[in-house]
Amino acid sequence: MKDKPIFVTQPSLAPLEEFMPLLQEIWKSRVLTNGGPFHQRLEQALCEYLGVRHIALFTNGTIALVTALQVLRITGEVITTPYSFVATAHSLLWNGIKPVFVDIDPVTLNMDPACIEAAITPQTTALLPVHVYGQPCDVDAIQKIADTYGLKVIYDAAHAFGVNGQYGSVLNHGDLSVLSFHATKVFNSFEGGAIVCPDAKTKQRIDHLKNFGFVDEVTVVAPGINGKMNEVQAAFGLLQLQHVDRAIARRAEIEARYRSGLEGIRGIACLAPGQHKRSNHAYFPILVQREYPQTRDRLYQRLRDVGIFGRRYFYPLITDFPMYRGLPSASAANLPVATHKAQQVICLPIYPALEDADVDRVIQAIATV
Ligand code: T4K
Repeated sequence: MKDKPIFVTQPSLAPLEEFMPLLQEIWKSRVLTNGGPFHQRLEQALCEYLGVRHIALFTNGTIALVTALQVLRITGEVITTPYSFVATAHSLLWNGIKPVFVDIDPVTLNMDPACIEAAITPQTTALLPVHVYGQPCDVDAIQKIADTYGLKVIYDAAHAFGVNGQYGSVLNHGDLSVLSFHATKVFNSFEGGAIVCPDAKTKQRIDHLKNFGFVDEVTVVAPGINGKMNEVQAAFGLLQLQHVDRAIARRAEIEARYRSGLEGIRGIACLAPGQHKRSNHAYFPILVQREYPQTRDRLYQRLRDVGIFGRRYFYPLITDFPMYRGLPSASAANLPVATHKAQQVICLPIYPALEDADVDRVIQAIATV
């Protein structure tokens, strides 16, 4: 019999029977959306869990990113990373903003602060870094540059749910942070997202913008969008939150098993674990280096042949896609590290239901060339 397929991820789901009473509440109240009771409860619960002051829920992370740029009235040019999911840069184009790409740090694979200053022009208004794989950016260096040049900072924190740095949640850095609660994320509400912000006034502006700009029945203060999370998503999120610590703990075990199992395989490198206080183990990327007997793409295909569906996040680079590749900052010469790493990376399967035997199967498949 052929081995069962293993995908890069599998959504965590709280037990269905625990969800039923919440659905009954919704059926009874008939409040389905527009900031209902579950929406409010989830915002409160997430503030407490994540250790942040204000959070505004969204229907998904992409709409939250698009809205975050509107919240701060960002225009002109924004400096960002090519090494991310395409939604990061798409959020700029949806706002008529020109992305300016800079290279990444070879260790963390996050935007390299040393590359930012040279990319600043009179049109630059903000920085849009990504905590890629949940590994925190160099937030202090980024803030220093932002302060020097009067720039806003919006973190794409889609991967960084529950990640804590030296001073608590990594989501408290910058002007805004944007989360994704997509099915493939550490914490999911089927689809979902959020903006984290430091003060009540900004939270109010976000709430207006995600609800068409409505303040009350007869007042519209901005050309807002419909970005609201509905009650089913919010109720499910509330339930998921009760299980997320266990999910992260299991992810940590899987990561540790990969790290020890892959140690000593020539040409396979794992990312350094990072200095932050709490990881979420959202992804497990490996880099297939020249010393490995096969190319990255051969290994990727060989794994698929035995039912192991890793993913090459983030290859191609965002800058390889047609809507970006004509930009001067998108040239490979401007992005040597990102170009190199995107050719080496494979994200291995990691999710709470993955069993030790599955992890060993992946390790074995990589070890036996
Ligand atoms: N910024 C960053 C840095 C992001 O990574 C993302 C999303 C965003 C912004 C935008 O946030 P959202 O608007 O999505 O909230 C996936 C996700 O669709 C995407 O959310 C995520 N990043 C990106 C990194 O990965 P795909 O195209 O790779 O997904 P897909 O459908 O191939 O799923 C991967 C595997 O997961 C499948 O092989 C099987 C498994 N899976 C997936 C889904 C959707 C399931 O078992 N069940 C499912 O329901 O993009």
